[in-house]
Amino acid sequence: MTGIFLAGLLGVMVGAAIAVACSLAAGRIHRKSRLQRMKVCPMCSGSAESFTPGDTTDIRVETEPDAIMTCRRVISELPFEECNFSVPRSLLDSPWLRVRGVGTCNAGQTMWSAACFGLLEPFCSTTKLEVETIPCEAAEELGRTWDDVSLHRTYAKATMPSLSHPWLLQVRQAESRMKRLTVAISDCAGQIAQRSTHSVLYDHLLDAECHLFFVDPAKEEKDQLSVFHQFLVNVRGRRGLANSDRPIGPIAVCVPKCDLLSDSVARANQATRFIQQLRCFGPCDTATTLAAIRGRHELVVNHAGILPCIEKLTRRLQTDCGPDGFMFFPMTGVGWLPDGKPDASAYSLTDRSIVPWGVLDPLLWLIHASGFEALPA
Ligand SMILES: Nc1nc2c(ncn2[C@@H]2O[C@H](COP(=O)(O)OP(=O)(O)OP(=O)(O)O)[C@@H](O)[C@H]2O)c(=O)[nH]1
Ligand SMILES: [Mg+2]
Ligand SMILES: [Zn+2]
Repeated sequence: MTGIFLAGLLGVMVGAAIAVACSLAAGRIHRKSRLQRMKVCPMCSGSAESFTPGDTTDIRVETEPDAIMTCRRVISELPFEECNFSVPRSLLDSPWLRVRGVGTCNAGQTMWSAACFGLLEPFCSTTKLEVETIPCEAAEELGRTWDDVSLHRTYAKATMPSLSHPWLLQVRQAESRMKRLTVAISDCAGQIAQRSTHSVLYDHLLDAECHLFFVDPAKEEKDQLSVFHQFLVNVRGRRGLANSDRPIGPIAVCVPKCDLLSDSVARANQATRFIQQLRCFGPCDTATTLAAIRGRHELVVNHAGILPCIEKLTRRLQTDCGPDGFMFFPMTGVGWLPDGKPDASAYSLTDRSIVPWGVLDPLLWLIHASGFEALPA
């Protein structure tokens, strides 16, 4: 009797061990699937087979021509146009992570890219990472945009709907420099996300390992929600995932323009308290932690009353991405108004010190959530 019981118990234990091993393996596969050698061009989404050695005007490094690989995929027959996106040959073998932005026009996506670039360029250390920007056409453009904001105090022009040149980061873990990752970030015009989903540019928007959403606190909720809902439906379709299938994500939901909140919402006192709590919460950007990110996320959820979209978007993302598959990132690309001065209209950009706040967190979280350890607990 005891023998049968012990045999049964052993069977259960072996079964459980196999189940745990399988789920761990599945977890690994799931993570690996986002971090893999470059398979497709981060600009045109064509096969990486289209890359051939060759000189180019895209990469701004003085090097041997065949140390650069260029995508020769034809993206238009009339007029004839090749993709011509280039990368240093050494990067082709590193794991790649493609990040694309989704939001309505004017939501703050280009401002976010520029402020992030301003913080990172040319090199920056976070608690866990060493991050280097790769000189290329998109980086030069962002550098000019950031100069316009920080030196000349003017904002970026609206982004035109076209295949955007991604800007690139080379990321290494500080503790083990052998572990590296290349991140390609595409600033996608709000016009693409708002327009018809039946276009090459919309397909391109869907085709990335992870995404940033941009919620504009100054805009009508329904216009923004329809853009995000449409995106979630289409990204599921593209990946061939039924609603009951595994969650999509990770999605970092950026909430830019938080410096203007107390100015633009009816409940100004509540907004001022929210800003105070945000600013005191804990480290952000290069010193950020998972706990601080989660804490600010919860602050956003608890203040859904003064932020459009948040309540309905939270419900939708919980279903689509699971509770850990998305996170809210309150931020300001230009920095906070002087203490005790909630009226932004009295402070033009010329009178403000430009200190971006919270802009690096979504990028670090996306890298972390994709399986590359980037954040301390
Ligand atoms: N005060 C403040 N204004 C911001 C911030 N981010 C964006 N803005 C304002 O919002 C405007 C639009 O920002 P963009 O970054 O150009 O918006 P976008 O999402 O790139 O828009 P499209 O290019 O049309 O897709 C800017 O011109 C600024 O006036 C921010 O953090 N703080
Ligand atoms: Mg833009
Ligand atoms: Zn290409």
